[in-house]
Amino acid sequence: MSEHLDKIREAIVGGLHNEIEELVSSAVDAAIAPQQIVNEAMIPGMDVVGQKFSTNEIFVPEMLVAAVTMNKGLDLLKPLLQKAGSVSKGTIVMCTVKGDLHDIGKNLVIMMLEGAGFEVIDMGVDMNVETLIAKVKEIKPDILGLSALLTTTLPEMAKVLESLEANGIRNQVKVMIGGAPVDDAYSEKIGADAYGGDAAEAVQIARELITG
Ligand code: B12
Repeated sequence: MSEHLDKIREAIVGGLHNEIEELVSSAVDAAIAPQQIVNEAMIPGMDVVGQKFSTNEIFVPEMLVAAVTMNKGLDLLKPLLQKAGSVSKGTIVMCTVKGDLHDIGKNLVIMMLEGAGFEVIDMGVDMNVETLIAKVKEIKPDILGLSALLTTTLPEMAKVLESLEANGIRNQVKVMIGGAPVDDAYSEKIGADAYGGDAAEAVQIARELITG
C-alpha cells in the first residue's frame, strides 16, 4: 500500500500530470480508500511543494503544474468521495475570498460536503464581497463557507462578515472559515461561527451549525 501512496505523493511533488491518473487508478484498484489517498499521499505532496517553494527550490510554474496534477487526481476520486444522499442536509455557499486563487482545498471541502448530502453552490475563487452578499440574499443558504490560503487575503474574510452585518443579514447565515493561515483565534476575532482545519472537519462543523 505505501508504495502506491509514495508514488502518488512523488507524482504530485514532481508535477507528473500525465501519470497521476494511472497511479491513482491503480491505488484504487489495490483497494486503498480514496480518503486515504487524499490525506496520506496527495495533501502531503502539496505540503512538500509548499516547502520547496518557501526555500526557492521551485517557483510558481512548478507549483502550478503540481496543482494541475493534484486536480487531475482529485477529479478521478470525486465520484468515489461522493456518495450523496437524495435529501439535502442544507445549503452552503462556498468561495475563495477576493484576491486569492487557491481552490484545491475549497474544492476538496465541497466534494466532502456534497458527499455528506449538503447542496453546495460553488462561487469559485477571487470572489468580491458585493457579488457574494447578493448571492447570499438570493439563495438564503444555511451556511457561508470562506476559504483563504494567503495571509494577505485573510482580511477579506473580515470584510465579508462586516458586509453581512451592514446588510442586516448576519443573523440569517452561519459562517465557517478555513484555509492554511486560518485558525480558531482568527475565527473568533472576526466573529465567524466556526473554523475547520480540513475537509472532514468542515462536514462535522456544517452538521453542527445546521442542527444548532
Ligand atoms: C498549489 C499552490 C498554488 C497554486 C494554486 C492552484 C490552485 N488551483 O489552487 C498557484 C500556483 C496558483 C499558487 C499561487 C500563489 N501562491 Co500558492 N500555494 C500552493 C500550495 C503549494 C498548495 C495549496 C494547496 O492546494 N494545498 C492542499 C489543500 C488540500 O490544502 P488547503 O488549501 O490548506 O485546504 C485544506 C484546509 O485548509 C481546509 N480548508 C480550506 N478551505 C477551507 C474552507 C472552509 C470553510 C473549511 C472549513 C476548511 C477549509 O480543508 C482543505 C482540505 O483538507 C501552498 C502550500 C501549502 N502547502 O499550502 C502554496 C501557498 C499557499 N502559496 C503561497 C504563495 C505565496 C502564492 C503566490 C503569492 C506566489 C506568487 N509569488 O505568485 C501566488 C498567489 C496567487 C493568488 N493570488 O492566489 C504561499 C502563501 C504564504 C502566505 N502565508 O501567505 C504558500 C503557503 C506557499 C509557501 N510556503 O510560501 N499557489
